[in-house]
Formats: sequence, structure tokens, C-alpha cells
Amino acid sequence: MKYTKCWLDYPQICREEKDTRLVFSEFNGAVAEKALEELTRGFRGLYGQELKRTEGEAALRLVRRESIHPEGYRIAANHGQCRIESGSEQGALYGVFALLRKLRLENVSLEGLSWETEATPSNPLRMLNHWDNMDGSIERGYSGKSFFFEKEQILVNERTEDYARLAASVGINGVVINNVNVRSAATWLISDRYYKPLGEMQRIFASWGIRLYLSVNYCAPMEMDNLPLADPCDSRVQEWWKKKAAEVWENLPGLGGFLVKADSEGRPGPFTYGRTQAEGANMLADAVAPFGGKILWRCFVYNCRQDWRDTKTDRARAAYDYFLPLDGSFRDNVILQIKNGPMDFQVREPVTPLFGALKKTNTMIEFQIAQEYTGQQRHVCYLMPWFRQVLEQDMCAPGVPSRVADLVSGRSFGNKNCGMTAVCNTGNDENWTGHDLAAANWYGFGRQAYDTELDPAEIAREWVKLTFGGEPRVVQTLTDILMESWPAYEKYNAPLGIGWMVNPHEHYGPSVDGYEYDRWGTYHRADWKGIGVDRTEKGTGYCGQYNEPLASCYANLETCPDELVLFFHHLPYTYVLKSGKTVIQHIYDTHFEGAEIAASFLERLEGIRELLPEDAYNRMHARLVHQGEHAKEWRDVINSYFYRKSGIPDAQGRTIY
Ligand code: GCV
Repeated sequence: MKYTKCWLDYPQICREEKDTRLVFSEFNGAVAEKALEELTRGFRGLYGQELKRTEGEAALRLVRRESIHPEGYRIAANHGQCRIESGSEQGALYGVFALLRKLRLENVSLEGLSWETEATPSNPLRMLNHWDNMDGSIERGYSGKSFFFEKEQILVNERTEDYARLAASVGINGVVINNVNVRSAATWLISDRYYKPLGEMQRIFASWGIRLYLSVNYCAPMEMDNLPLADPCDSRVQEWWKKKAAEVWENLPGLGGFLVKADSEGRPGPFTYGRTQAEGANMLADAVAPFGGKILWRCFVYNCRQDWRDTKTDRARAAYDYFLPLDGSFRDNVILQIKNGPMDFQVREPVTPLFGALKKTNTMIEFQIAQEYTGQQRHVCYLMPWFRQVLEQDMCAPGVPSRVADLVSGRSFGNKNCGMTAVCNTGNDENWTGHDLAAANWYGFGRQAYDTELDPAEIAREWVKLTFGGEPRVVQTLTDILMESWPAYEKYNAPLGIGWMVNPHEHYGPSVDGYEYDRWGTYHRADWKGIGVDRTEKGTGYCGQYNEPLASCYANLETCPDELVLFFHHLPYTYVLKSGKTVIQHIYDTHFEGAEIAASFLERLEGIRELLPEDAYNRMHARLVHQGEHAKEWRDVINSYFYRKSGIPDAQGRTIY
């Protein structure tokens, strides 16, 4: 099947006079081999030049330097001479990608480049989670079918290699290939049925410096071997997992570990047996520890059978209530994987208060680049500005640097197994991500996980140049669209941090009361006078889960930021925000503005039509036509709902139905 090269194409920059250039490498191993292959591919494409390996003098040198981080690099390029140094072959590979990226972005020959740079990864773990099912479907997948699985078989082909190359090029070093909801055939991934193809996939991944991980079914001992229970404190269960782990690592040496969704949305877990999340996670951790395995244990544990009439139970509180008392009791090879917000990947949420509260536990932040709630890759919604705000949020942990970026990297409390992961947005569509512009989220997430200090606009600009070339109008137009897309989406979506208001189950399109009288714990509590959830002490008390002064900042209306005010407070429609507008007028204005910005994306794309490849243009065009219309639908449904509820007209007298 034909598919795009995304940001990793090497179109010719100039033709070099010399047909060959010498390259020398001090690194051995499969990853070093990929690094040299990539350099070769790059120089062949960019300059029509073949690289010849030598043991002697060479213009390009890959040098081992123990003082440099094994996944970091230092590059010194000086008019035709270039040295890439690293502590290991993996850092050398990243250095190669960085050099080729620089050459493309600057559009120069090696002779034209004078550049020195150094990089050390911000996060030890930089992962992608795929929610791919073994029948080939993808839970919350918006870009075709799985390229890992089909009809309960594992696919290992050219696309596996290209995927790993793309992921490695932005610094990804771990990939979970199967859905956290592990059912039927996927339970058997840890069995003879699949070791052989998994081994092949793992070899490919490993050659790009990526560790393979698998999601496992907590009830595997029952489903695979008829054990009567899956109680983590039962010796039969412990023994089963120990034997299973030995078998798995014998067949898949180098496997990263297991990802577990337990006691969540109908999935089994330790709670079934009256055990804690730590008892559940540690039992698995002990089984995989002899092989260097890790347990990624998700904190997405909440009561999904809530009565909507119950205003005291608050889903937002759940992860903290369950996990904070267990701080310090998890094994070193357990990593708590925590969604960025306390609810579920909404367009705006506060940061989960577990960050900054857990101190003696490894943590990893889970983002979602699959745009489940942010337009499902039919709307353009570039998420890096949002992730960057999350990473910048200071969680006010006493005595340590405690921006989310510091916490999840492990720096704040000296934890080792930490990092960032994202639910991935790829599938077997020709362009990998359905919307061509959605690939910026894949690229951007990897870049940001490797270097949390990067500017999202800079990442967007880079991605546009690498994907569509450096023509200034293209770069400007597409970068602007990307940068305006998340704020626009937020404007025409649920207002002021309240979230949801989507059609149940599919999570696409507006339905203000879609979840309001349901069991999922996601309510806006709107009536004719006001809207919002009181999470102060008088309400659910959720605010109190934050460290001071953040707790008071959110609890106090004077200081609570506008964009989150309905997440934390129930307010009358006539309440005046810090912006000077009433809540109701804010709702009307942002919805008109958001839909207008979305509509403008189409005209702006049309303005650069002749500068884009026809197929990519057509794909983007079709999606932007839809987005413009669909944003109007959002605008009109939300505005009409609140006009009808409140009876308050728009100050500007625009049409509301
Ligand atoms: C994989 C949300 C999604 C589910 C997803 C779940 C999770 O609820 O809608 O599809 O399941 O999150 O993160 O486990």
C-alpha cells in the first residue's frame, strides 16, 4: 500500500560536486547501523551523494563520548566537517536525525552549515500507546485500521519499519502496540501463539531504539489457565505470573514491560478481591523484575456507575483518593501512568492533582494525540500549545521545582522511571493520521517529550517545513492554522473548562445533555440560572486535593482562571468574568468567534492551493470544509441551548435559535 513519508522525506537541496563523502563511526550495533543508513538515505536524497564508510579521516564522524547522556548528543558542524558525539548508539541515532532535520530546515549543504548544539532528553520514558485491537479496529482510532494487527494476526512488514523510523526520529523510545482494554485474542499476546511475530516486530523496534511493551489482561490467569481467581495476594496467582513472565522474557528478551488498565470501565483488577492498587501492581512488578521489566499501571480508576442525582461523588477526585494514600508503597519498577487531567482528555481541564502530591512513586503523564474529544482528526486541532501549558503548570509542591515538566521527568523527587506517553493517532490511512495536519501532533508530541522546553510554534513551523517544504507562504499559513486551531476548538466547544457536551459513546459533535443524566460522572449541572460544578469545600471538595496556594487559587473566585472557572464553580449566567464579560455573553461570543476562525481555515488553505501536493491539498480541503460546517453546528447547538435555558439574549443580537 502506498503511504506518505510524513516529515521524513529528503528532497534534493542541491547537487554536490563530489559523488561520495566519507563517514566514520565508533558505534556498533543495530541502532548504529540504522543511524548510518539514515545518514546515507539523507545525503543521497538531499545532495545526490553516496556515503562511504571508512576507518580513517572522514567529514562525518559519529563518536562515542561517555560524558554525554546515552540518549543525548552533541553536534559540531563546521563547513563540511561534522562530528556527532553521544554516550551510546541511540543518542548517535538521535543526533543523525537532528543533523538531517537541521540541514533540511536551513536548506543548506553540509559545507554551508556552521552549527553547534547539545541535547539531553528531558524525560527517560517517551512513549506511544496504541489502542489497537487484534481484529484490526482501533479504539478511538480516526485514521483507518491498525497496521499492527489484522484478523487476530500480527502484521510485520515495511510499514512496521517506517513507523518505527518515524517514531524514533522524534525521540520515542517505547511503544505499547495493543489497546489497554485487553480482550479475547489480545489476552493471548503473552503466549506461544504470538511470540514469533512479536519477536520480529521487537527486533525492528529495537533497531530504532524503541522498546516494545504489551498491554495485559489482569484476569489472564483465569482466562488463559482457568485459575479460579486473579487475587494478587493469592500464591497461585503470583506463581502464575512469575512463570508467565519467565516465559515471556525468554521469548521476548528486551521487552519493556506491561501496561495495565485495572479496575476501570469494566476491566478487572485488585479491587475485585478487596486489594489495593499497590498490591495489584506490585504483584506484577515482582514477576517481571528479574527480567528488567516495568509495570505501567494506569490511574484511570473511577466509578463509572455513578447516579447523576448524587452531587457529592466527583469523578475528578477518584485517582487522587485511590492512589495518594499508597505513595511510597509501589515497587521501583512500577510507574503510575496518569492522564493529564482528572477527567478524560477534554479540550481544557486542570492538571491532575496527583502530580505534585505523589513524591515517592514513579509517574508518567498520559496525553492523548488521538483526538477523541478534540475533533477526531476531522477538525484540525494542534495540541502542543495545550500540552505545553500543562507541562508549564506549577503544582506548588513544597521545596522542589514542581512544574509538571519537572515532576513527570522525575527530576523533582529523584525518581528514575518517569516520563510522558501519548495515546497515538496513527492508522493505516495513506497519510498515517487521517487529517494531514494531525501528523503535527505525532511529530510534536515526540519532540516535546524529548525536550519539554521547546516552543510549540517552533515545533509547528519545523513540522510544516519538513512536511510541505519551506515556501514562506505555506509555512506561514499552515503554522498559523495549526497554532490557532486548539484555541478555536476550545471556543466553539464546551465553555470555560466544563467539558463534555458531546454525543455519548462516539464523542463527536455537540450534545449538551448527552451525558448529563447518565452514569459516567461527567456533568455540567446547568439550569435556568447558571452552570458549573462546585468543587470547592462547599461542593465536592476537589479543590483541596491541590497543594497550596494552588488549592486556594482554584477555590477562590477572585483568582480562579476564567478558562477553568466552570470546572471549579457553579455560577450564574450573569456572573462577570475577569474578561469583563458575563458567563452567558462569553459563551455566545466565543462560539461565534470559534466558528468564524474555523471557517477561515478553509479560505486560508485555498490561498496556497498551488503550493501544495494535490492529494494532500484535497484531503485537507475536504476536512476543512467539514470542520467549518461542524463548528457552526457546535456554535448553534451550544448557543441555542444556553439561550433557551437562560432566556438571556445575545448583547449583539446575532442569530441564536
Ligand atoms: C481505552 C476513555 C475512552 C475509552 C478509553 C478510556 C481509557 O473513556 O473513551 O475509549 O478506553 O478512556 O483511557 O481507558
